[in-house]
Amino acid sequence: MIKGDKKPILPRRRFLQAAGAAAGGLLVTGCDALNDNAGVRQILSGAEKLHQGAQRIIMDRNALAREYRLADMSPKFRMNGSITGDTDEYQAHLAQRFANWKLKIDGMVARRASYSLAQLMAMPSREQITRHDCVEGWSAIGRWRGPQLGPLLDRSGLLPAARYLVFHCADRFGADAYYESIDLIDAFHPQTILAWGMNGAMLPTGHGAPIRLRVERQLGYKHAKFVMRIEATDDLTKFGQGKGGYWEDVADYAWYAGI
Ligand SMILES: Nc1nc2c(c(=O)[nH]1)N[C@H]1C(S)=C(S)[C@@H](COP(=O)(O)O)O[C@H]1N2
Ligand SMILES: [Mo]
Repeated sequence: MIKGDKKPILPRRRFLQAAGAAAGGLLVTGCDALNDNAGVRQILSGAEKLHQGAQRIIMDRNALAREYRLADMSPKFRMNGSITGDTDEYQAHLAQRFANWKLKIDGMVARRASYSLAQLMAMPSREQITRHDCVEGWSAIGRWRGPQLGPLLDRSGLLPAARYLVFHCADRFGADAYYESIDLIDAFHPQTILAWGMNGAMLPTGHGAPIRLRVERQLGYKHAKFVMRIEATDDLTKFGQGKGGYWEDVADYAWYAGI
């Protein structure tokens, strides 16, 4: 504040506190009076239940997936779906062991970014032993390591209108590229990582090298392998056939596959 300015009678924050207290006081008085009426009381408690329900859904989305101990790990973790990227670009990177590969982050961001595998590996990483559940009816416990996605998105600055992230992969089923998408709750979930490591070694090609998404609160098909590019968007209908992912498009799998 410039010297000599007149100070407001109440600083803004204190004014808001005072206003809040007054409104709260009014509300309490109003509710007390209304609660005398049994019908109204019922409606009020119903509304509260609804509110708790909404709260629980939000809480659940942020809860952690179970993490296991080393001793719980599956002796064998099978590979499923594509076991390599098949674009020429991917094959060239694979031949060079991804020395010149870069992950792109673009779309609705303030700052586009690209990161080499070495840069991703030098970032603080999270290691988690989790159970992968495939919709086809098999599960396996594996150990994943990589940077959390949230801080990477913060670096790029998601635009306020961004609502989803689309993961563009390097493998195709016929003419269709594999892709997947998640919302921002999962994007910023602490267990959502870009895994470059698996079971204490570099992520094997068949499991999605150089990086694959781990989005631990969802089924296996959401865990995009061979990720080349992450695009922030406000509209999933612009991608593929518009349902947010390859399997969602071709086999009507649920877009939100929460477990
Ligand atoms: N790019 C890409 N990602 C993919 C797939 C795929 O075919 N291509 N298959 C999905 C399915 S259905 C599962 S169960 C897991 C399998 O991962 P895994 O090979 O590490 O077991 O990857 C998912 N991510
Ligand atoms: Mo799967």
